Amino acid sequence: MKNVCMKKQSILFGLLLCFATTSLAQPHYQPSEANLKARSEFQDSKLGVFLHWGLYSMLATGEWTMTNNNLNYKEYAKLAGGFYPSKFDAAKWVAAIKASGAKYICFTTRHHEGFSMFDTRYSDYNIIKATPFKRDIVKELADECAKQGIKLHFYYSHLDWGREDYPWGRTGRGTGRPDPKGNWPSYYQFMNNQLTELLTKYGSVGAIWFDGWWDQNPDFNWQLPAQYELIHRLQPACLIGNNHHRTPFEGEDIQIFERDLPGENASGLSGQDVSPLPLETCETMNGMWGYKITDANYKSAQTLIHYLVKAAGKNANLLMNIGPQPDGELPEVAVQRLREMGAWMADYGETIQGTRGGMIPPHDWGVTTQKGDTLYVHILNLQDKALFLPITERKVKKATLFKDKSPLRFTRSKEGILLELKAVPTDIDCVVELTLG
Ligand code: FHN
Repeated sequence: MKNVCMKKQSILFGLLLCFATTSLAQPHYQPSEANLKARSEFQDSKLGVFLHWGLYSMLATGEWTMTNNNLNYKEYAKLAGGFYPSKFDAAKWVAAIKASGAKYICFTTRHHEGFSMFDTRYSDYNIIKATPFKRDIVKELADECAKQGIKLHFYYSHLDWGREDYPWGRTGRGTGRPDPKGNWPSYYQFMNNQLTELLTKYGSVGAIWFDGWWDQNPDFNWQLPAQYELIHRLQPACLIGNNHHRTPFEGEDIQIFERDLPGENASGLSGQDVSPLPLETCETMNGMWGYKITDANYKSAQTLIHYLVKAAGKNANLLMNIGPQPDGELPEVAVQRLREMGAWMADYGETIQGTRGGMIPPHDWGVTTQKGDTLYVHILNLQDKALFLPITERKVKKATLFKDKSPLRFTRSKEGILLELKAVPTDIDCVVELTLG
């Protein structure tokens, strides 16, 4: 009997020890109150604008030109000497973006080319020291965002095609950097130094948006936990997202998708499981992220609005990209699209912003969003005057057409309700508002 007891005790002790060491080895990230609040505000905001701007805009062939054309890193760096975006006006950019209804801007502080668009002590290859422009673009943007009341997120590339200490990855092998091994400790320290600058010199940062993890083998140790801990220590509310095309890692606050809505994988970069974290999907307005002079393939306002609405129906934000020109202006068509989206948002923004994905999952006809007892039915594609909605768990008390608040008839059955529209919908998004009991 005594033996059995002792055996049980030692098993219990073993289990406790095992639990203690695992939890010591992998402390779980506990987001702060401020971070949880920021997540919820992020989800409310639904629309953000992505800006890909760097030296590459001068070559006007997109942000991958350096590696696509195997441009030598020392030659490429000479572009900085000619970077003088004379028409750059942060106030104008922010106003144009705000007019779209967007609630945040995500700016490329340093893209894969390795050039820092901000004043940094840790590399002379930056906007102040290496260009005749000598103005801290990130600072001007940050000040203007604070002034105009819109959040600012920082894109930060994990990979670097121009630094000798960045260990060679899958891309950027033809840029002439001498040593494939690089010097990881030096590069890691450099990134953390820059992140510290970004999080201490530019006011409150909505998010750090990492990109480039995919450049190395999956077993490469990026030392993310310590980096994430640094960010959350400097600004607990700052959201961390990493465009690694995987389900989120420990310490991340949002899940990012690229060119696909959550759960879809037409572009080949998604298909990963959808996590319970706030979701964001990024997409280009034309075809390229960075400015490309020949890319006039802008999506129509209707396509962009449909994408935004579909994202909202999947409980995700849309981060819509623009590639600013080398002269510092946003392309005219992009500004026009921002205006068109803004006009739609002025009327329909409340059916998107502040909502979550609705109780009816997306269908071919459209999606639903929900705020409390209000369910917004977004009809995007219906060649009929009747729409069946499978709502069984809640009672539908009232149905109205959102745009003019006119009542709509509907009939109830055990399977749901049959909504009667007055005509086959032709609006970009015919929104029906249901009041649930
Ligand atoms: O390589 C980048 C690309 O240039 C761009 O920044 C996009 C935006 O999501 N992300 C990367 C590819 O996954």
